[in-house]
Amino acid sequence: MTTHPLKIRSIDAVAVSVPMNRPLGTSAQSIRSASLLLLTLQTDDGICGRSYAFCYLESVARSLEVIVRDLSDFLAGHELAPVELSESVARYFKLTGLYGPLRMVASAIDGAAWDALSVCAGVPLAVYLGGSIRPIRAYNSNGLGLMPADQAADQAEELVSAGFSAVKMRLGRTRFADDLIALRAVRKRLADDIAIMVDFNQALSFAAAMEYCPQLDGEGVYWIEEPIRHDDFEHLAMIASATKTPLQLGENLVGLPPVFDSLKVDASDYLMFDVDRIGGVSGWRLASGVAAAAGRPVSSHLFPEISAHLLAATPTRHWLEYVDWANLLLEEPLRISDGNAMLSDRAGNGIVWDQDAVKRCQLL
Ligand code: SMN
Ligand code: MG
Repeated sequence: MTTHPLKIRSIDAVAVSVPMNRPLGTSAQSIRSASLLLLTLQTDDGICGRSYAFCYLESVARSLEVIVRDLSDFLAGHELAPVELSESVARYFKLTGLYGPLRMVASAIDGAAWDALSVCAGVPLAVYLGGSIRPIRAYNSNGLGLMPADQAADQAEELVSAGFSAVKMRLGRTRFADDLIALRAVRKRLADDIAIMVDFNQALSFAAAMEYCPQLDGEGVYWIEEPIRHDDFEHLAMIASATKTPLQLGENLVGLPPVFDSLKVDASDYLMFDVDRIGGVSGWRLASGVAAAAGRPVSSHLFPEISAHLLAATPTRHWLEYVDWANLLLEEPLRISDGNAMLSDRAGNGIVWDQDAVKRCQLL
């Protein structure tokens, strides 16, 4: 244990593209490989902190790699104190604004800083944040994109065969009638106690959502995610009132103000945070406090390795979204048992890159 403040020596970034076992066809876009930016923060004492950003596009991962190179020079010698570090990174991006990919990289740096701190303390991140090592309920969110009904039913069955008690399917086909056919095929194939979450990825107009969402009541759906654009809180609140099935929202909320605004009008029943949009581990801690004050259940979006630790320390913990996209790159992928994510008791967030795999996936 060090007694003097830890200082940043460097932050390395590697852009990779990892083939997905099951492509993800959403109403917005189809994704066949995960474009990630892998971060490794080194301190002067030789302690490492790691995290990653999910960049959606290869070009974004590549350009963030270049940005981190300059940022690393700017942050060299900075104390490893996430609050001050966030302020310095915000100052660095003052003129560009901290949105989109820049927000993702700022959050990932925050995540790597918290990893290094908990590694230094010799405890898992969940414990460092005041939580404990406990199973975290997870739903399987791999695949199950916009595909024909019979394929969707086959894939859903495969997804729960690994012991999961919940899966998420994407909706938002051109005709809502086709969404219903696919949903019913999946519902019929799975046991009644398996939860099915559905995600429109903002596909519907307000008028369409007011017509279609109430029709999902009685179809055995656990939550309806992002039926319309994610920031139209007034209309989301109206859809939530008109629909018995709970509404889920949050993966696109950037920082605390929109979380607060969505709560003010009861835009959703549930909230889900994306650690790279909400502001890293620091942003998640603040947002989960706001959600707790409003009594909203909190789930995670992507980044299951880090999110599992965060949920362990989230007062209104709900569901972990499980995707296996980073598994190939990790020495110890997140373990799933009986549909629960099992946090390892190694110090930090548990991320250690398998350097050979990273080399194989590196974008050049
Ligand atoms: C999603 C969409 C696109 C990429 C990753 C994830 C989706 C989700 O909205 O909630 O899983
Ligand atoms: Mg979603």
